[in-house]
Amino acid sequence: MTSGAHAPHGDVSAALRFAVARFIGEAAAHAGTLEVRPLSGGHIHGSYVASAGGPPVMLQCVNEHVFPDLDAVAHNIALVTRALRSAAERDPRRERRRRLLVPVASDHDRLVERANDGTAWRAFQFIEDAHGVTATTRPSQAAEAARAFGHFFRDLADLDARGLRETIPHFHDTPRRLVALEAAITADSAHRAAGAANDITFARARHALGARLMGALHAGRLPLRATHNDAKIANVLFDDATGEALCVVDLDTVMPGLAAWDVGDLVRSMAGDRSEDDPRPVTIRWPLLDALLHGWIEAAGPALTAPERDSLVDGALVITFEQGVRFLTDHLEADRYYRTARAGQNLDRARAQFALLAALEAGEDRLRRLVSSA
Ligand code: GN1
Ligand code: MG
Repeated sequence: MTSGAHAPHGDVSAALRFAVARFIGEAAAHAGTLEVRPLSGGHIHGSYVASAGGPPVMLQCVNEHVFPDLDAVAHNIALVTRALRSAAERDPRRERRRRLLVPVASDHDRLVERANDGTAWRAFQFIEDAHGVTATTRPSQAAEAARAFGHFFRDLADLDARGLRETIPHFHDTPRRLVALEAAITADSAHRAAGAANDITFARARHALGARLMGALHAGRLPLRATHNDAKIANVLFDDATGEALCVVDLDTVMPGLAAWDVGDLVRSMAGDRSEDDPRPVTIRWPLLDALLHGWIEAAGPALTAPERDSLVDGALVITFEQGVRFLTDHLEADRYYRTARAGQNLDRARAQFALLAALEAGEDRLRRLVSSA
């Protein structure tokens, strides 16, 4: 993981010292050997690595604006990490160390502790000698990331997803996202609808696409799974020495869902040759996409049903579409959800997703052949 300056223990804030005391021990919080450093990379929570001679622990100050229901998040993480651990234990060939995210309970046996300043804290065993990757151009690395998510699917296939709670309700309900878009167009509170007329037309022409996955779910054709819901390479840890994917991280959005949502997000985030806010015409990186789909399907194994496998291409189309709709809605609503660094960035993000969708639609037959040959 990333490095930062080592803070001498006198510089540690009261809330962070409280977290050290609860999750590592009272003695550690005051030990001269206490070392704490911030971890960069995440945009949602504040993360630190702390140790006082013993094994390092990752401490996180949780963002309650994005995740107001911390009980639901902690419940899901406990359920999922337990299931991942027992899957690993059933497979004696697998080296387990550093391949599991392990939550650390506090000295009061709680997963979340609240400091005097009101901030909420949790902890995980820190995975050493590993790093994150924000983007890749290498098919082999894309396949490695996809395999990590395929293993996640396989290892959770026996978990009853109905036991999971919705940490962000209706997250991938695409028809509902389209209703929100229509409401934003009608309200036009920031007077931006006229400037996005072509984008709105593009979205309106695809209402039927938006309903594909939810329709199949409601018709009972696709099983409900435990899905990650933020499936991208940045949420995989890689071994420093071998470059191998170790495990999937960032379990806050794990919820009941469809396999196609996660595979769709992997395709959406890796298939194109442009960044997420670059609206110029995009080229699909077919060798990378091929490696990604083969990697995921192989790792997912026999738990993947035939209708689920057939739904993966729809996942790529629907999730790319949905992401464009979310960016467009946020643009029309004056950028309330996604942080922007410049005017028009959310509109550019929407256009980038719609450009990617158009390219995926043009290559749909090829995409279907890739999935059926995988
Ligand atoms: C958000 O912040 P980040 O990158 O983890 C969003 C995802 C989007 C992504 C698009 C909770 O994820 O759904 O795909 O932006 N997460 C949430 O960049 O809304
Ligand atoms: Mg995330």
